[in-house]
Amino acid sequence: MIDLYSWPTPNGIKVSIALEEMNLPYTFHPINIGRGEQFTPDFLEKSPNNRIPAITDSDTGVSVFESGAILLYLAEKTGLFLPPALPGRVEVLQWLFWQVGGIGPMCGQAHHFRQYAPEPVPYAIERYTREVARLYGVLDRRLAERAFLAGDYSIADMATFPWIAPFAQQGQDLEAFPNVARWFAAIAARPGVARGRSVGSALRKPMDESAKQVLFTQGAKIP
Ligand SMILES: N[C@@H](CCC(=O)N[C@@H](CS)C(=O)NCC(=O)O)C(=O)O
Repeated sequence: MIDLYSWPTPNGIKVSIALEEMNLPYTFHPINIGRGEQFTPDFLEKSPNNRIPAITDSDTGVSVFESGAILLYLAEKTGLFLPPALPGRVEVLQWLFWQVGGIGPMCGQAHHFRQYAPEPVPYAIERYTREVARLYGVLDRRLAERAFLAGDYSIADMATFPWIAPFAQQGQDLEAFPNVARWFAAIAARPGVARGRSVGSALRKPMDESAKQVLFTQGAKIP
């Protein structure tokens, strides 16, 4: 049985989508990151980076943080959505790493400067909106010749999809990226994806000033 410690953000939703798509039983434990629950000793033991998501698996005694590592763990546990051997396996992993090291963090910065920064910083808005557009271009070209990132639907698609869902907040228009639009619609129509996206969705509220204090003033010490 898996315990999921998460919150309905793109990085959290990746994992609830994967759990639903893999038909794994799990219990959702909300970690309200706007209220500082990512800093409790209990949560830090599972996720020393004070970020959601994290899982524990009572079948194996394993605890995992970092969404990409969690997706890899779940794919290995079930034998689903990740080919077991080369070359298919590395095809999926390179796009999974592209998501966690590339499009995810860049979209996160675009969200920050376009919506949450206390004052407008035109250079940062331009820089991250352009970089996100570049990455959407990469995705669109990749999807021009295949239905999904690595051919068959995989954990790389599950990782990337929740970061494309808020495309308007990143200053992007899916009409400019027709292959991304087609891929996005195909994934959104999957019942497991719909179930995964709904996990905790009622809990998420617009970010207030006290949540901004918790999220955007962190330093080296645990608050
Ligand atoms: N590289 C991490 C990033 C996770 C992450 O940034 N999570 C955010 C929510 S999307 C979070 O927990 N933020 C809490 C905080 O900033 O303290 C992963 O992929 O799991």
